[in-house]
Amino acid sequence: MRIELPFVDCTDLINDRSRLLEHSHQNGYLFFRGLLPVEPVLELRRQVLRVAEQHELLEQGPHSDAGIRRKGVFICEQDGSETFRRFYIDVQKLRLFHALPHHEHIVRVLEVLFGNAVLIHPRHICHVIFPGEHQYTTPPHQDFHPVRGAQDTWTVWTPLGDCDTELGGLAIARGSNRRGFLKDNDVRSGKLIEESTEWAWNPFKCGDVLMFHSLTIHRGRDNMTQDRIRLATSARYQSVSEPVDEDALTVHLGCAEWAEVYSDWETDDPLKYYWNAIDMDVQPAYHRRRTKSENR
Ligand SMILES: O=C(O)CCC(=O)C(=O)O
Repeated sequence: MRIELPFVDCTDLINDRSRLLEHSHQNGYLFFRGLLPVEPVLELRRQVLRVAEQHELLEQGPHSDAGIRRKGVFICEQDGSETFRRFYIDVQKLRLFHALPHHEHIVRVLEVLFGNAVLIHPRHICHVIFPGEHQYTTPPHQDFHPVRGAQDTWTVWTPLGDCDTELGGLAIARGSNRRGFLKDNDVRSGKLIEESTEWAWNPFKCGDVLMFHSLTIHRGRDNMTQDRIRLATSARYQSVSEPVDEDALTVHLGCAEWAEVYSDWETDDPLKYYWNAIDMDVQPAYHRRRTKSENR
């Protein structure tokens, strides 16, 4: 039987670094009810759904904000389809998708946690989880495997809208950060997931934010609805003084170049290439280095 327990709301710890550190070390996550104001999160939800509508992924009707998928349609990041790729590039082009992770309420928590200025990776992920086809539900994993750079990197997962029991959301293996960096295949296959794992999870309200360490094992929960699409974003944060992997500065999935992402933005938008003005230790991309040496 799976052990499930709700997240502890860490709102009271925001200004207390030692308690924030203690909770994050013990549990591997920080959860904040209503950290973000609802309106910008809902606005991003509307914008992503508008893109979905343009790509004919949504049911026609007056309630496009409900995110009802068009009958029979299923796409996901792993399916390698042209439909997903074209849709995803248009999501990446939304300015608000890149601006929301810079919200001062998020950055403030991470500044306190790191005790230093924060580097926000520009490579953001939009999780677009259609109902059904549960073989594609994100398996347990540690983000350090894909992200590399500094182990003390944190992911911020933000549901775009309410996320009830049926929609699923994200679950955290409480305290799994303390197990160190594990073999990715064995985490994903479940081999290294202990029977006694306590999975922290609860329904999310729009504005709630979940943060977790790069070594914390987490997994997606199945979207059990008939027809509703689950939307969420992930962004990564680290101290500016720690090394960052070159790939973290690219567009997610390599689906586009930044010039294409920025093509509809104002010419002098300060969010464009903001990381170029930051003095940081950029390491050659770990995964590209590995592929090269494997091909030798
Ligand atoms: O939103 C999801 O379903 C999965 C998210 C996830 O695994 C991640 O943020 O690393």
